[in-house]
Amino acid sequence: MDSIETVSPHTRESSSKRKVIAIVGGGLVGSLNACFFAKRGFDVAVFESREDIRLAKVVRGRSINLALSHRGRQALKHVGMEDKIISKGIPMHARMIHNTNGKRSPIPYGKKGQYILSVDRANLNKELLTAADTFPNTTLNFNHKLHDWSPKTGAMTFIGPDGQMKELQADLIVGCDGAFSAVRKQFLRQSRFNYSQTYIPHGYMELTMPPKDGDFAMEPNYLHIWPRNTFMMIALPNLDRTFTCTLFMPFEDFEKIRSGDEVIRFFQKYFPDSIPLIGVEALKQDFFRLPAQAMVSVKCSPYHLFDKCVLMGDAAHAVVPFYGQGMNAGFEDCLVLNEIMDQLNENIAAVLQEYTRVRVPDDHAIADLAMYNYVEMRAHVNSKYFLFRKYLDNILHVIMPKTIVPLYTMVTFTRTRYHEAVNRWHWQDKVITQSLWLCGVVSAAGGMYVLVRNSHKLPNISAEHLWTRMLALKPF
Ligand code: FAD
Ligand code: EGO
Repeated sequence: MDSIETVSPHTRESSSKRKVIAIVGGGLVGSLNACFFAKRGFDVAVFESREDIRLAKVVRGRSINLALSHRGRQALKHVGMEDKIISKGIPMHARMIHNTNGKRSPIPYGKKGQYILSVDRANLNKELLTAADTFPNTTLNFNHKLHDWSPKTGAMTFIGPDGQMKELQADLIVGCDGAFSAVRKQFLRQSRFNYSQTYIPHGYMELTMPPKDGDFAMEPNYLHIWPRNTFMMIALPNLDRTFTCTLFMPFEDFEKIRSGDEVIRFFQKYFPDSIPLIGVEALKQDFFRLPAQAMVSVKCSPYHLFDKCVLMGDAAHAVVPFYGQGMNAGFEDCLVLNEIMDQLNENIAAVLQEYTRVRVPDDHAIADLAMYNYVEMRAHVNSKYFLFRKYLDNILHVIMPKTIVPLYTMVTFTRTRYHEAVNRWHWQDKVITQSLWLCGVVSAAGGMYVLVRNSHKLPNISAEHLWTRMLALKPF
């Protein structure tokens, strides 16, 4: 190839002035990011390996719905998309904990206005693509799969719609191509690039709970959770009055369930109340429709390579889904980069360096928190413990609203930097433990004082006598 085409939605004359941003990946983060860059006036070209999901008949892919919370909403708000998305989201004001007897206990997320939203992934992606498409300085290129790129020249090679390779050039490459990022491959070849990837032993499977008599089969405005230590199930409501249930379980347990009857036996033991709601026959079929899906956690740093490239969203930090923050963190990435663009006057080299400096500690913190939740939940969170912990969280917050803010609240309902939320959580833990110690010491001292003050009234028994009496006591 002798000449490399510059990707620009404009004629060569105008594109020579404006910087060209290539966004690789038109998923949730890529399509939102396109709006952010387009709004700043850059020439934006999005390259997505799949076809246009707005035209596709069946949308295959991961998880049907997601929990959208404050960080994600703030990012959507910045590009004027918040209202449009929340109008099609279903508020979940509380978790609904299901125990093995089928008892349901609601436990609110926080104050009245504090709720998370169940949103449809495909719809969210479609809306964001359409929003990006309305900017005249943006082009969307579907069926373009990034094959490789050169950190030296910044040239990218794509496998185009016709299966032909084509080479394209941009001023900045933004890698939003998900957990198995092709953009990231070039980072792995650099010296001093840190990378870790961990697959957890659990897989997940999605099951649909149809409407009952035309209405939601369970209370719609809740995040339904069946905490059973290593087996966990959640259900989020959809606009069509179905619920999408997600079952999390070790792959080795998935492998043990081979027949429809074994599925029912398993559900009978752990999630009996869900059987009539999903339906025996549907459950038997749904379970074998797709194999269980894997979950991976990816951490890396830095996020940028010179002034040529930056990783964002899952490409930079895939997190396990046990905090409901993956997309929210990815959306916040876009917001943070945008804030830094303002601060540093769009000086790309400086912006990327600052972005890595600011964002790595926060994305690493949420990756750790999500993994911590996974470990904690699988080790000892059953329905009783879940309720106890969240009840305690809420009580302490009511008693000391300024001092104790539950970690889930800081992560989900504020834009407190993730790493600061973790620090604050450790600090609060210390305050709580020390208060408990203090309570103990004060009551022991008080008891002692009362004893001493009243010692003259006590019968005069020798220590030896007391000891014999004590030994004579039966513990039960
Ligand atoms: P992706 O959504 O993976 O998009 C990447 C895009 O890049 C895709 O469209 C892909 O086709 C394209 N692509 C890939 N390779 C190439 C290539 N070589 N060339 C061109 N294009 C390419 N997050 C939440 O906030 N709340 C939740 O409740 C939640 N629940 C989840 C439940 C499950 C079971 C899972 C697995 C995840 C969940 N997440 C949740 C996380 C969320 O799904 C991700 O964080 C989010 O999808 C990341 O968006 P992304 O755009 O970075 O990556
Ligand atoms: C003690 C009790 C320790 C995702 C409870 C930790 C996650 C964890 C996967 C929920 C909510 C959005 C989610 C809570 C805990 C989504 C979430 C939570 C799951 C599973 C999820 C909560 C999609 C953990 N938020 N959460 O506090 O309600 O607490 F159960 Cl398996």
